[in-house]
Amino acid sequence: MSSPKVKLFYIDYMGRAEMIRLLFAAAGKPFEDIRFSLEDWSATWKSKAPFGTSPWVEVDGEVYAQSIAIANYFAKEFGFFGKNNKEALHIEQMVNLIQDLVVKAASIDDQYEDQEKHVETAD
Ligand SMILES: N[C@@H](CCC(=O)N[C@@H](CS)C(=O)NCC(=O)O)C(=O)O
Repeated sequence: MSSPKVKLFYIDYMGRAEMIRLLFAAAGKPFEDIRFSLEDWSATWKSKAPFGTSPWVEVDGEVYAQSIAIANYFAKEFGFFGKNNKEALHIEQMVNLIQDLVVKAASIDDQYEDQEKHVETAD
């Protein structure tokens, strides 16, 4: 059976798409890596995104969003999701833990940016 035609849409940085890109690289599978600037995201792409957020993928013309769901799907397709449910549980446990850290890191980053703005305004 031929590989599905996959397009991945995301802003031009690693962020939530990198895990998906790495899965394709590890499996040696082709995909189209469609990247856009933040300016183009707001102007053009946000309205096309399934839930108004990126990343999302198009698989043989059908559209799916949510980075972890996408990554889990391709990990299963490529044989990277463990040999049994116990191994899959270990994998999902780590993926969810990393996701918790990503969310925390993003919130700390936002707080830091707010503080920087506050200091700049005070100068
Ligand atoms: N739970 C979603 C979160 C998606 C998300 O918040 N993406 C951010 C970029 S990392 C986004 O699209 N932000 C721009 C916006 O909401 O306008 C996922 O994992 O895909």
